[in-house]
Amino acid sequence: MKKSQLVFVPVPGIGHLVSVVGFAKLILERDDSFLISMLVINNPYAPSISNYVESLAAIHTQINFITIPEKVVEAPPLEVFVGRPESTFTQFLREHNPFIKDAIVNQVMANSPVPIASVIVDLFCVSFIDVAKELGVPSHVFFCSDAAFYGLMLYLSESEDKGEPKFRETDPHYIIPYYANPVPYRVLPLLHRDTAYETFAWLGRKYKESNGIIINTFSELESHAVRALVTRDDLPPTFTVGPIIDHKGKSLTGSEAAKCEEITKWLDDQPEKSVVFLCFGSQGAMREAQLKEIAIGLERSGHRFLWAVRKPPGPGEGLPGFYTSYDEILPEEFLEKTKNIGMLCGWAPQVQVLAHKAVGAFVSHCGWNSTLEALWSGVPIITWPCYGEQHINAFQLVKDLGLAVELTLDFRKDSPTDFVKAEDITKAVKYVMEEGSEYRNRAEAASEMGRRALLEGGSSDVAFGRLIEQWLRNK
Ligand code: UPG
Repeated sequence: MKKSQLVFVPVPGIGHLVSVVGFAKLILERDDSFLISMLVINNPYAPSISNYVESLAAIHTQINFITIPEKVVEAPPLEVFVGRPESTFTQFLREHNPFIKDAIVNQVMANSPVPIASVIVDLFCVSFIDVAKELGVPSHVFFCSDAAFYGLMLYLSESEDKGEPKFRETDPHYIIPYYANPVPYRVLPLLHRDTAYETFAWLGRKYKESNGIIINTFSELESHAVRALVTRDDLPPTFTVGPIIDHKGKSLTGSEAAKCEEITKWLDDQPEKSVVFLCFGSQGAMREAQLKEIAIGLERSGHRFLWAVRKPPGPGEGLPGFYTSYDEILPEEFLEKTKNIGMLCGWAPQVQVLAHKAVGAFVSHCGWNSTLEALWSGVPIITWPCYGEQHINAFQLVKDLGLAVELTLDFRKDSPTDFVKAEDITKAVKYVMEEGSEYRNRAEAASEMGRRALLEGGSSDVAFGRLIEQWLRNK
């Protein structure tokens, strides 16, 4: 018998949907009192996301996926979005408030008399907290990035409220209570970009209007940040319920599925911990000159590799694509010379790859899902952040947690001058593969802690229990 409803509003992007859907699935597995609806807004800059959502809806039939009609809100052109993504997308989402309200009233409430225990919004979808208020129902934020980054958003909003000057490139390092080490400007999200600072500060302010913050992390991993958050009595309660990992990954068909099978077979033939895996998230494309440089760096390292290579978006396209052949873009003879030690792919079955015993290191953009997936499998990370909050994630992993080796902390994908040299790639790969046992040991310890956090009585299990109690009280 269903006693309560939860309504999720995620950001329509793979890196956001993957953990929110995983979380919804965990709720259903844990307690059958809940009915769950997922309101999906279209993504004008990445229309192909709708295929991903359709595949999620086909797998997770217990979740009621409701699509908000396309073009109810006019999206600014791609060039505007590319120039100032944070504010453009947040504003686009905000303009959906009446449509989200309409969907909740007419498609969720009208179809079931069961009360709504919470509207659970993505970290960028906080304008829908106002919709929940209008409807007289509680709201929670589902934070699909880490606890320290949530703290940074609070810090920004509070510093703006106090009238403190904005961060500047010339400033010394910042003491931010959610990071154990002083934070340099170069790893902060692009705060100098027009309106990004105000957008982050606004988000940080809105979080406090919710009834709780659910974070995909575990308290043992980010103990410093979590302590700094939970010792404050002016914040909504924090629930650290991770690591939430989608062990199945994207559902693949046709040639993509065949390629994944080929990857697994190839990994099966490689010695234990001998392969370095490179993957830069769901949107990780590099310029061709950089791809060539990675190829040179990898070849010189002499190590086996599996490399997920994506093609930068063409004119008018929001998302990276896939190459049909690598001959034209990689150095001459690279493919021939590395054919016995390397494999290239477009989309990698990342969770399975990281869990494979042949994988010994992960060159990653440090998106939060990738980070948790690597730690889940005890694989040490080599940092190559590209955009968003990835730089400060990488900083936390390298400096505060000692779980990753720095290749770069401040490479910006869109900067025409940022470039990582082959020699640095070779050095980082050789270091982790040949001498990085302390990093592997620490990653394995983090894996152990993360798995324990989810077991009955573990920190995330207990937080999850408190959250469910709060929801059932709210109904
Ligand atoms: N993935 C694959 N195969 C690929 C590429 C990606 O399975 O070839 C999966 C990966 O396993 C992960 C997800 O796609 O589950 C990617 O998520 P994430 O590592 O978080 O990266 P992004 O897709 O870049 O995620 C966005 C932001 C990132 C942020 C994250 C969560 O770019 O900075 O941390 O969302 O908020």
